Formats: sequence, structure tokens, C-alpha cells
Amino acid sequence: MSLISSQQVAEHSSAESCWIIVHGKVYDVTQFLPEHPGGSRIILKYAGQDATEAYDPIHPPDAITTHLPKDKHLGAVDPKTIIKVVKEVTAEEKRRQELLAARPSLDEIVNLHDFEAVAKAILPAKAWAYYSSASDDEITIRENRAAYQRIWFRPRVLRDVSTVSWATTILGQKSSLPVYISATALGKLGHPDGELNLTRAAGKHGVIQMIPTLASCSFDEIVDAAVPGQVQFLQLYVNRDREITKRYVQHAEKRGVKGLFITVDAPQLGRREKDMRMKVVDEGGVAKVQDGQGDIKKDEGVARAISSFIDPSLSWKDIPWFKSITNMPIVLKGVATPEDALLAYDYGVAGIVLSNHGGRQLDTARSGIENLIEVVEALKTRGPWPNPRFSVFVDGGIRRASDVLKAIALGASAVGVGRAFMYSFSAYGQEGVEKAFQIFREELEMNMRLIGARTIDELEPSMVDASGLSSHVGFTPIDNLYNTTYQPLALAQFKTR
Ligand code: 173
Repeated sequence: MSLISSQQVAEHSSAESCWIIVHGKVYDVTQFLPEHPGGSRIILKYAGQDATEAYDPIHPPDAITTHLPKDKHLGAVDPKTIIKVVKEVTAEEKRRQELLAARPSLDEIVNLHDFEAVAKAILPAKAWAYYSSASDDEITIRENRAAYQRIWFRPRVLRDVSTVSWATTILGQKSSLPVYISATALGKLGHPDGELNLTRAAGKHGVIQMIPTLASCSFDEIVDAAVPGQVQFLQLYVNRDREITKRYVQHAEKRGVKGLFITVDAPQLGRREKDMRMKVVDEGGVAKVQDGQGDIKKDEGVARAISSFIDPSLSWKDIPWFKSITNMPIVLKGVATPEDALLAYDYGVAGIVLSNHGGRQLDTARSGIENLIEVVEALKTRGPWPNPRFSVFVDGGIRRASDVLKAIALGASAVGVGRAFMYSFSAYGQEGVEKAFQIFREELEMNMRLIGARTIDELEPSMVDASGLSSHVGFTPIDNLYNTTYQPLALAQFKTR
């Protein structure tokens, strides 16, 4: 195929004829403009130009090649004709680079909140807004932390805790920690290697990673980066087109994925106002969200723009179908009541994640840890507890090994951690994630000794006092570390003149 000059590409710079360059290849996206989930405006901004830099963080590398018909793949751009544009470094970027160079060394990082503080300082404002934001008034995201502080330990003593072990199994798979890496979207907003930071660190330390449907890296890149025997799960957003979902799930199973976590708490994405105010979808852009919801306006944030494929009609009726297309254990991620926990059990899935999606969906939804108590009571009506055929996981707000141990004592099989690991790699890449694992290990060792539990199996409900958990009024100690990075919501701003 002959090469295309960048001057030729530049001639197609309008909605009538729109060519763009991504990773050195030229694409005719004219007909695709109205279908782009993020709206046409953002593409038109790069019409006739190289769009790679804007494309990369929010699309897996193969998104354009798989979605665009072959006849719109025009060929490679002639490298000799590329005019290197020296981009002006913005004041924000300059400041970011300076902060990056002045980061605390990893030795100075002693807890997971440290990663959050570094990430907040060094991330581009849009990335921080996307990662840190939660829905509406952000009551639930803060409750996720506060709930753990309403649980107190009842430690046992004189139990010979010379050796303690926190190794466990998760859905029958070995895990060096009672913690798995939960799915979080768009890893390249935080670090050029995106989710691969997690894969590599997890492979080295025997931690299980849940691969997100909306990763910045492609599914295969993430699986290819795993070491032999490394366990990975898959988080699934269910497509309106079930054939696409079926192919995706069966491909994952073929590639060795060991568990399928279907997200059930996001038929529509929550309104994350910090993200919305960033206008990531670009000035004037109009994106189609779910049918019947109408068009979303320019300022609804990056997550909503790329989530139009998610099927809001997903229902319990679909569960037998999922069981028919895969032998992977199926876990429903985002259950929040004992009623639904029992339905999940009766539909024969392998488990549930008690989650409120990191406070990003229904605001003032209760915390996963609070729901755990009622859910365990309900599940006891279905047989002996713990039940070997049904796992209950919890995520949301976990920053300390003590949080992990409280959840397990109350009946969780393991817990998911999303943001904290994302902040670790945003701040320090793979090494940051490895350090986060080390912090968990050190905290687990100390806390297990102090509680008097030598193994994960020895953790039991009598080791915690959760009597205040469901009381939503009353004293919670001020969480200074969390509050230092927590950015209060702001209201609409007047124009500066
Ligand atoms: O919480 C999220 O941001 C999320 O799950 C998501 C969903 C769709 C697109 C991007 C992110």
C-alpha cells in the first residue's frame, strides 16, 4: 500500500471529509462521526491531524481498527512528511513535571493515603477529577471510609502469634493477599503503562487482578503481560449486543481468565460532578448515551461518554444465559441488599461483591461493609455458613489492613481495592503497586498478631464490635489522612475577567 503524506491528510479536516492519524495509520472517520460514543466534536478537533495523544488514554489500541470498516483504513502515513510540532508546555504541565521530579521517594511512603496525596499532586487535573470523583454529593464515597471506623476490634491475646499467614484462596485460586485488585477504567490517564503496572506487580507478588472491560490497554495486552500461572479475573460491562459480550467472555475464558465479575450496579453511570466540571468531552461536544436518555451535554464527563454500549435492560433473566456461555465462576459485582444476595444465591452464581462502585453510582447508598452483616444473616438461611459454594466480597474505601480484617471477620472471603492501587501506579508505576502490596503485608502481619488471628480462617465475628455500624449518627473520629486528599465539591464558578 502506498504511503499517505501528512499534507494529504490535512486536506480532510472537516465534517464533510474527516481523516485522522492514530499510531501512524490514516483513517477516514467521516461516516463514523455521528456514531462516536464521545461525540463528533472531539474527533473534529483533530480532523486532518494526528489524534494519537488524545486517543490513547481513553481507547484500547485496537478500538479504532475493530470498530471502523476495513475500507476506511486508508494506510500508513509517510513518516518523511510528518512535521514535528513542538508543543508548547502549558503552565499546568510544567508544574506537574516539577512536582513529579520532587515526589517523595518510595521509602517515604508509609501508607496508602500517601499514594493518594502524591497522585493528587502529580496527575493532570482531568485525570484526578475522573479518578477521584464520585456521584452527587459524594456522601457514599466518604461513608465507605467512615463505616470502617464505626467497627472496633475485640482482640484475643496469648495465642502464640509467632507466625501469621494472610495467604488465602479467592474463588478457589491462590492469592498471597486477602485482597484483589478491583477493576478501574482508563489506567493510561494516570500512567503511560496503564493497567500493565498492575498486571506486572500482581504477577510478581501472587495477587489477583480483575481486568476491567474499559481498560486503556487491550484485554490481550493485559493477559499477555501476565506470568505463567498468574490468576486474572474479568470485570464485565454487558453490551446491548449480546453476541459481542459472548465473544468477549468466551475469549477471556480461552485465554485463561478464572472468574467473571458482572457489574450490576451501573445500568446508567452516576453523575460525577468533579468529572463533569472538567468538560473532558470537550467544549460543545454532544455524546449519545443510552437510548431513551437523550443526548448528554458536553460536560457529562469522560466515563459517561464511553459507556453508551452498556445495556440497561440487563436483568436476572440473563443469568442463566451467562451460565450457559461460560464455565468461569460468575460473581455479581454491585449487590447491595440481602434480598438481592439471596436472589444471586438462588440463581446459582458463585458469589457477589457488596459494592457501591466506589461511591460513583447511587449516592447515599450504604457501604458494602454495612451490607455485609445483613447479607451474611440472610445467607445463613440457605445453609451452613461459611458456604463453600458462595463467596461474598466487599469493596469500597479500603485503605488499611485493619479494614480488610474487619471485612473478613464479618464474613467476606476477600476484599477488592481499586482506587488505592490506581493511585499507586499513577504516582510510581509498577513499583508503587509493589510498595502498596508491601504496606498491606506489613499492616496485615502486625494487625493479625494484635488481634490474635494466625490465619485468615481464624478471623471470626467475635473479634469485632460492629454494633455501631448501622448507626448513621454519632461519633466517628476525624479521618485526617483521608481528609487531606479529599477535595471538597465546588459549585459553579463565575468567569474570571
Ligand atoms: O466508575 C466508572 O467510572 C466506570 O465504571 C466506568 C464506566 C464506563 C466508562 C468508564 C468508566
